[in-house]
Amino acid sequence: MPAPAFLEPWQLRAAFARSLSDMYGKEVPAYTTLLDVSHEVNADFVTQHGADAERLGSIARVTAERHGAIRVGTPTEMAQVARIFGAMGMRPVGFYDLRDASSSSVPVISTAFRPIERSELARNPFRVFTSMLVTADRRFFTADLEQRLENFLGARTLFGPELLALADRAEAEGGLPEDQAAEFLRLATAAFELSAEPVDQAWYRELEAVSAVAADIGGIASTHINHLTPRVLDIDDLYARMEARGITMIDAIQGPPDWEGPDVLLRQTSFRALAEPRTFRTADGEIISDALRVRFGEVEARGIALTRAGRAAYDAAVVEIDEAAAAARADDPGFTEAQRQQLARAVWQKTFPTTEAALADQELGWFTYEPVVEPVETQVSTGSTRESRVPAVVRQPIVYEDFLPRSAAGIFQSNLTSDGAKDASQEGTERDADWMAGALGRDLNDPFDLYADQVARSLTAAAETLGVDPATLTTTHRTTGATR
Ligand code: OOG
Ligand code: NI
Repeated sequence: MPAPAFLEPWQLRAAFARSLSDMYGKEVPAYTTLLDVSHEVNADFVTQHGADAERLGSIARVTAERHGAIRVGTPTEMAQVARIFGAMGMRPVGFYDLRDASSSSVPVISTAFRPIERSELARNPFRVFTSMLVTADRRFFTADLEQRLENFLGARTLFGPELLALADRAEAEGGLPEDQAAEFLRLATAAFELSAEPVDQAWYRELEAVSAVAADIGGIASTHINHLTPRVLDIDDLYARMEARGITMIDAIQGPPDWEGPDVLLRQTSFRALAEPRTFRTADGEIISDALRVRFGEVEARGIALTRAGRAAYDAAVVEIDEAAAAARADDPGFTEAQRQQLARAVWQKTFPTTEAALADQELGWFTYEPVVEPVETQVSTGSTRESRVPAVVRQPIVYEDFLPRSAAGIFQSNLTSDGAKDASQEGTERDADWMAGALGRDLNDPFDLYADQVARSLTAAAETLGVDPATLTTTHRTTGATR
């Protein structure tokens, strides 16, 4: 089949995800090991579980699935990122404030760029968690440091005019001709490579004393992708296999515990950033080589998206586990991660039902409804049955496409060389979803609204196909097939 002469946004997105993955594999070899192990885990899972393995996404989707993370400094840079991802059909979704989600100094707020339509997600679900510094926040930066940071950030160019012009053109025209697409992909990938430019040592170290994240963002004149995360179908298996290969993982898998009920939201783990050689310019102009740990490897397993009620239950469960674990640790300093997991499982068992059906009935999880026409056998007279057909719907879980602030903070934290300094006596700067939308110059999508919309659309479509009232669909026409 000849290559297409024009690439649509989803094709740019899929090609960009591949291109970044190739680049990152060259730059961070442990990432390649992570991919190999992920493929093994997924292949074995599919062999063991058959069609059930694909309940939360086809194996083709899951194998290609990645999320990346980038960090920028200013609203201007954030708006430019939105244009580049906009060209690939990726929209900003959700507002995450990591300043309070972590005990370490993480002075950023974030959103995630991702496709929002179901059909687009199925084509390629590539998403990028994008964080920006809050330089005005006095808990982290003095007025003097804020000013010098702003000067530094204002003087740099992360994304050149050619890249931005191609991005705007792709967005306006619904894609790019092949040659321009190739150039766009080349420039976009290069914008996220690790720069070989010498780092100003004094400036980097000054920021690092406040926050390693601030130094990573504002201490250098470029940005870089700091991890690229594959998705696995069994993260406990992956964790064990990575350790068996001699790669040290962080202590815990973030998010829900391993338990007997349905997987919800997101579970993640990572290996620590590796020391990579970098050159520095010292205060007296000398170029020296040293190392920085900025890029790491993360992996994730995705579960069912939770409704607002489900999410509130999740958040409460997390607090309960934290408090119980802190108390247990105070009693017994030898309290282990395995014991914490055990405790987490117990909290989960009283918070969440063990079946998908109950998760749906209690309106804790999001599900779509697909029409089916079920044959029903009726006894007509002795020894003979007649088959009639009734309209029915099968319930399908919606996979969680977003992130968790708590886990994100844990991921940031596990990779910091020091906690930095945070002056809790100062007032934090107010930032919210509206502020972020203003910085982006675009609508910021609410994840809950997107899931709710997906459910509503599935019900309308199913009702139309079956010729019944959508309001009665889930209660009267639910098929017995969906009994998980
Ligand atoms: C982003 C960390 C958040 C996730 O998966 O929760 C993230 C970062 O380190 O810049 O990627
Ligand atoms: Ni991540």
